Amino acid sequence: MRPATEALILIDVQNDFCPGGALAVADGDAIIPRINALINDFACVVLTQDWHPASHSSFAANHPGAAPFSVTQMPYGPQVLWPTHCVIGTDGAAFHPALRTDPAQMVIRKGFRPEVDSYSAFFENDHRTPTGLEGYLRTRGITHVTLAGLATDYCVAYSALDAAALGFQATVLMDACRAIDLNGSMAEATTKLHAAGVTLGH
Ligand code: VGL
Ligand code: ZN
Repeated sequence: MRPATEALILIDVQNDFCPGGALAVADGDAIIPRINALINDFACVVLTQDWHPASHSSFAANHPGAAPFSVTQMPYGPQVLWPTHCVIGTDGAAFHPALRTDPAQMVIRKGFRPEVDSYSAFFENDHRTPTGLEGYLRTRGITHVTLAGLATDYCVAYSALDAAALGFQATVLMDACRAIDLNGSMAEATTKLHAAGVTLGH
């Protein structure tokens, strides 16, 4: 068992990011056995859930003429326009049925504001609007977070970078993540994670 100061944060292990889903990450479901075993080692387990209204501004379908995976400019910076995914209340937004969700004490839903996307478990893509996770972890005395889930180069990386910026020690278990890898996003994420002092573990 890890010390009580350590939390496991499992990012977006949802049907839409697994094979057959609307924004499927290659082999996304392959991480689930590893994650399910890992849960036993942590007294603090947090799950995140990408949770978008159908009108969400990150969906290409809500930008007439825009192709999925193209990039648009938002008031807070560039934003990839995704296929419609993880719509609130749909089966695609549900956790993968093989994921052990019972041990988790906290579920953070993110991306529910139509006008701003939220990759990170800590802040929305404006880098200012908090999800509340920081307060939860601090009031539980957490100083170190271990992250795994989907997708390595988006929601996992953004969460790890914010964790490090907030002063948490952060480890990403690379074997327990899978990437989208869009236009070099995985290489960029790896560089940023290294620069931020995030430990890339296995
Ligand atoms: C994610 C793209 C859009 C992720 C979520 O979980 O990495 N990526 N929404
Ligand atoms: Zn999303």
